[in-house]
Amino acid sequence: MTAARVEIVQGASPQDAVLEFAQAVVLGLSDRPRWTPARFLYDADGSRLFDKITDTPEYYLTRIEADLLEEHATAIARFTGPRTVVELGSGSARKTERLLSAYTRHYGPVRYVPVDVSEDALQRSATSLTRRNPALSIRGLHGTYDAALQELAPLSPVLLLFLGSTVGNLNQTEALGFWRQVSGSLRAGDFVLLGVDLVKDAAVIEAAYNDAAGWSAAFTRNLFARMNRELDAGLDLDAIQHEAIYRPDWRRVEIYARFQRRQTLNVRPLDHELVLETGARIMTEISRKFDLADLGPYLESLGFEVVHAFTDPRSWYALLLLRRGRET
Ligand code: AVJ
Repeated sequence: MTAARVEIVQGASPQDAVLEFAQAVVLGLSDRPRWTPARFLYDADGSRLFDKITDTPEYYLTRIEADLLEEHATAIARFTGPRTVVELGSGSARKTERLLSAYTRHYGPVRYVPVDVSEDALQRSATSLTRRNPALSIRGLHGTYDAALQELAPLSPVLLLFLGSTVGNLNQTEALGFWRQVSGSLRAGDFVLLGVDLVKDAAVIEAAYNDAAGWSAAFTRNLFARMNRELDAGLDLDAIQHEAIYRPDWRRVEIYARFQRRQTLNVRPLDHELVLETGARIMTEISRKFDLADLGPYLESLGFEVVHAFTDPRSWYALLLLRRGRET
């Protein structure tokens, strides 16, 4: 009998977590353009809302990735051999299940280490996964990628999953730091399975971030509901409009919350007040889109060998199997 267990990597107390959120809000909203780190979108409600986005007809990313995983799970498991599977930003881990069952089918018991900033999502996914596949032994890590990556070395041989094009949330500077950190935490011969959304027609991309049912807007608005809940911010959520624009020159979607009325944002834990004028915009996340012709050489230059690139017939999305080389 394997029990799902959630371990706190960072050891951050709930009070520390609120303080961290408060500091990030003050820092980002005092900057121009105003911004907030994307990870704060994923509290328990945010993680649930994100799952709703993935079910919309417009959000093609998750469906294509799930199909690619389904189609190539066996080949991936055979190619890498037995591994501890670590997943950054596991969320509900719905699509990971297919890959994990390929591993347990081939190799018997498999250790799975999901990492997420939502403890609720970790708890729910670990419970449902172990129930459906008793050959999984799960140790969830609640925390940021930084903290989790420091735990990687003793888990080798590892397959590190970074799916959903979550890497697209990182700007160029953050991505470079991230890949250096990943490379430093893995051993030669470890694998990474990376999911990336590819450059395509702007209308297709914009629709995915502006679904007709309004889940994308609800997801953006939840960040401010979280500010109300945790920071006692006192915001009128009805005054917040969701804006998602694809900028082809930057190959990225920029997502903003626009304030249609002047608001005062209280950051109670820091005893601080911020004014948002009518029309003020806060960038809540970016979602970069990738070109395989550029991404391959980029990753190779950082010490990752691209051993396979799986794509769908329209080349809308790619799954890259990378191997960490001898030296970086
Ligand atoms: C989870 C970061 C991959 O960028 O497509 C989707 C987040 N935000 N719709 C993405 C998101 C609004 C998503 N990632």
